[in-house]
Amino acid sequence: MVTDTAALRGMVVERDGSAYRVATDKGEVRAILRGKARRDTPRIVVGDEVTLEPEPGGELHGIIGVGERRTLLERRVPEGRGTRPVAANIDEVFVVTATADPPPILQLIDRLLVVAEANEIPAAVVVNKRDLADPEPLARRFRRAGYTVFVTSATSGEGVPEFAAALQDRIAVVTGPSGAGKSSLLNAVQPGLSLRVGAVSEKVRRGRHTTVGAVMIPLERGGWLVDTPGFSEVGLWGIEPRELASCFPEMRPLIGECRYPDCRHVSEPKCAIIGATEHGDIAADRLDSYRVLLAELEAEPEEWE
Ligand SMILES: Nc1nc2c(ncn2[C@@H]2O[C@H](COP(=O)(O)OP(=O)(O)O)[C@@H](O)[C@H]2O)c(=O)[nH]1
Ligand SMILES: [Mg+2]
Ligand SMILES: [Zn+2]
Repeated sequence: MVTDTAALRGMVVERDGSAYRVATDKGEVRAILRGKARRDTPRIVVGDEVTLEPEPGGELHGIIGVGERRTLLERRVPEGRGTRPVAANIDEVFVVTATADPPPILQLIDRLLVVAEANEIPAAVVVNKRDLADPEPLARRFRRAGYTVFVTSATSGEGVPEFAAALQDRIAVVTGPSGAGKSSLLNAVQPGLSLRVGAVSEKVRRGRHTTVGAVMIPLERGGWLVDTPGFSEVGLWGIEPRELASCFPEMRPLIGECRYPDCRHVSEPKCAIIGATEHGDIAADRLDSYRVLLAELEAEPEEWE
């Protein structure tokens, strides 16, 4: 009898006890880390591309290798030190806000964008409920900051095809405040599609332990949605205060132009970022968000710095 021993490749879609669910060309399998890989492999997360060794007659495949990660979403460990990987290879984070009902909370949206930037994951904004209020002021604010903006109405369907196209064949996270219309939008993209988590409450939940792991949800037209609590824990992932300005794309090119190399862009003289704000090149409410987040980071305990 010939046994097919060719290495099988797949993507981890969920942790399942001590094993992982792995999607492969030949369907879904369960796999565990074995032998040498167990010692040499970093903590495996959803989105990881793994090489499997089929075990003839066995129920569990062995994971013998993990591909290099294109991106890595990490979250801080509650009351611990350092970070914990949440999901690998996310292509884009979509931050959804409504034009109204609930009113957009700019600082919350900016916070989510900063989390994406800090993890070096591209981010885009979805301005939903365009049927309720003029979406342009909000859309313009984020475009000016350098983000791609999708303007949608899950109710009328306007803008949904463009949003659906942006999800196709990619690995995406959809996040944003509760009530913004995430579930409605995802349902408009694919009926029945829903996330267990992903809602972000206005209240900042810090240091709260969550046992819910990330799960990859397949899209019928190709691609995956990462259903992850990583983004609803809106802590700032151990960003150093001095790195914060680089998480605002429109501020990035000005870093280094300030008079003082250690400028915090708060009240320092000859600050290029404050100057750009006074000239209208940077939105004043983006600088407000920067300062709120900076104060939060500077108040964090030493071990996060
Ligand atoms: N008018 C209008 N209502 C919407 C739109 N999208 C969602 N909603 C409504 O807003 C409420 C919250 O939507 P939901 O999808 O549950 O938001 P989520 O908390 O972000 O998942 C629901 O009552 C939806 O019917 C939209 O584009 N326009
Ligand atoms: Mg929802
Ligand atoms: Zn400055």
